[in-house]
Amino acid sequence: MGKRRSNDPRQRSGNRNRSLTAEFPNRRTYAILDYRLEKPNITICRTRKDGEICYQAVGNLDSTVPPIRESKYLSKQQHIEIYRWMLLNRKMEQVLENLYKQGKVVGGVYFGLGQEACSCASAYALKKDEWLGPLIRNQGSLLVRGFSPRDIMMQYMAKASSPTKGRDASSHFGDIYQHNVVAPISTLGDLIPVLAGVALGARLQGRNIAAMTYIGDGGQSTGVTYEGLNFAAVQNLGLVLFVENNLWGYSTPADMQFRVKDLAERAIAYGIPGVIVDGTDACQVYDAAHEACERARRGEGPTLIEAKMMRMKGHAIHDAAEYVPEPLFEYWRKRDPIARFENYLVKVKNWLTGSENEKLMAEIDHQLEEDRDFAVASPMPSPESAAGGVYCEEGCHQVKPKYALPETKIQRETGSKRADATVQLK
Ligand SMILES: Cc1ncc(C[n+]2csc(CCOP(=O)(O)OP(=O)(O)O)c2C)c(N)n1
Ligand SMILES: [Mg+2]
Repeated sequence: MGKRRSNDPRQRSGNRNRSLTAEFPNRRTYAILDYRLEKPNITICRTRKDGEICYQAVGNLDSTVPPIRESKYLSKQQHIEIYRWMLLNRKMEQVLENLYKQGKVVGGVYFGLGQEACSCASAYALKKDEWLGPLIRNQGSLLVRGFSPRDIMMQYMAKASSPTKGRDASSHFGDIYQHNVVAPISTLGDLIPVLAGVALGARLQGRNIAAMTYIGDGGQSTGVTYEGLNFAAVQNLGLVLFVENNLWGYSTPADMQFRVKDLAERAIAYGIPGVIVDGTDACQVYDAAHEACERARRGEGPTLIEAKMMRMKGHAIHDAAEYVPEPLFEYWRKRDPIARFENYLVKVKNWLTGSENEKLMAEIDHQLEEDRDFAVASPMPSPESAAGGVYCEEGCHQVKPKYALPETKIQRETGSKRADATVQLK
């Protein structure tokens, strides 16, 4: 006689849950490359204290700080260059914070404190003629791509000579002519299809390039993230997507944002490689970015890299981040990307002497003082200029193909295919 099915729905669903657990044990059936030397085991739980909702960090908060992972690709000189960009990134943000507190910044300021390794070492992997689409915390990436601190300071102060000529007082600026930087788009996720389009445009001009952009742990939930990445995947476009998992999206902890263990797992659903790095380790960030860029240049398609780290300040300068449990800050303060990289270069590798390190810092301080004074002294836009630059006048600017004439145009004009065309549409 067969087993009788229970009529009690609770019992039935209980059985179903048990069998689900048995069928899907805690293991992966696919591989995600994981460069980390430490896998933090901390959960952020929502609880109540004195009737108020608050968050608590639960898990191993005392684990030993991991060493920096040896890079497979970076030379000694490149290590030092990346370290310099990271220092410039952090110190420039400190200047911006002071300018804000002095009432000189017109809008808000967003910081990438604790994320400097991710911003700088990722952008460092791009070639000069490749493309970047940064987000608000990627000031370091902008520096690496060639924006000067004075450009960025003037931008926040809405000065006439700023990249947007005073029309935007925040991070919405780029430069499609010299730096190949697409301006950040506030609607989170929208940069992803745009950068996929940049890679597609380059391919139509006969080149496979890397086009890098970022999305946060919060922003990756948007529909356009899926659409953009899926399009890049099916077209084999050279998109390099950094998912910056800094554990918070505004005041929502990552644990309340998604159920997957690692956001890199999402790559499986797109059919592309997924990689996890410690976002506070510049060597890991660079190596993963370099491999993804090389893959892009070979025309093999996009890569998703999840960089795990912590947003060490509030969402923006107006947010004191009081909702973040202090032990979590303490845990990540010990993993400061700059202090660890400095220790690696000065004490582990002996690639920088103490005095060389001090000299480097003094040079950065000097550069920032000069840039700050220049930016503060530079004029605001004149009221009459407000209507300028809103509409294109005929011939006011031309957007030329960056790499070559599009394949189709060459064929139409010459009746033949380009001899050196190595790149084909799928
Ligand atoms: C589509 C969309 N939804 C909401 C917002 C408002 N918003 C701006 S920043 C932000 C939090 C983003 O968090 P995350 O993606 O984790 O990036 P982080 O700020 O941590 O770098 C939100 C919700 C937006 N800009 N775009
Ligand atoms: Mg976040």
